[in-house]
Amino acid sequence: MLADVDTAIAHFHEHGYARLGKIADDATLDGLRQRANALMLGEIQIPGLFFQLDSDTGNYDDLTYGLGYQGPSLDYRKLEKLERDPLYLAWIENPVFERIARAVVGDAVVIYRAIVMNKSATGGTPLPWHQDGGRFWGLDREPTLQIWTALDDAPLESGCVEVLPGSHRRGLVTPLGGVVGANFVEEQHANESAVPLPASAGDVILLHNQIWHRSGRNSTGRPRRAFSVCYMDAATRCLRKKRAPRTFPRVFVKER
Ligand SMILES: O=C(O)CCC(=O)C(=O)O
Repeated sequence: MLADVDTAIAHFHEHGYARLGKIADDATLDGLRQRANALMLGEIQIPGLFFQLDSDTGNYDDLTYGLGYQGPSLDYRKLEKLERDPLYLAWIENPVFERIARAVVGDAVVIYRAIVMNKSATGGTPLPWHQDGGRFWGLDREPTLQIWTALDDAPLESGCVEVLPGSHRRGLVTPLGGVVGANFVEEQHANESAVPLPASAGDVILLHNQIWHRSGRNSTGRPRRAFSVCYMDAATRCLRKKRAPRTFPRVFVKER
């Protein structure tokens, strides 16, 4: 059931997250799941898609970067730039997300990223406490809105998202952003205060970029796929200097 959107947005601002209830219907979910698998298996190829294979060990520190597509496998941890896929783009631009994005971000909206986070049937990798922003993201302002859709059921034992409610209000832990250091985790008693957000397939959750969030390993023997999109103000600029600055795809534009 779709929760009241304005109430959800108020909860998001206050607590850093909000549940919207089930928004994706079964046909949409089926399409997105099948498409994720077809992309991982190389049955469909889309130029410029980003892939990250999971580590063999299930340790976050053993993940490799920059290797891209490494052949057919359902053990990819992350697929990115999914706005290039028409099915995913249609979901990114669904009217409920448009209403939320315009309310939180403003009238002109771009996306920083659109990713499938997959914890495969073989377990996947735990994602430590982190914040999505800071110098690591290289932007001239901090984005705030991520919209996360469960493509599969995501109970606690599948490695559902966990949050530290209200932590976004303290801002970035370090200017760099990303993984939250063990000393800060201890100081805030984050492990003891973690709130798991188990979800059913089709459920949607708003996540503030700066809320501390994490997810564990998947012990269900079934894939736990989720789709996460970061929406931001179209005026946001990429600050990177080593390569040409990124430009960000505009969404919710009526005439394409
Ligand atoms: O799906 C997950 O396990 C984590 C998602 C996440 O970190 C995000 O959407 O920013």
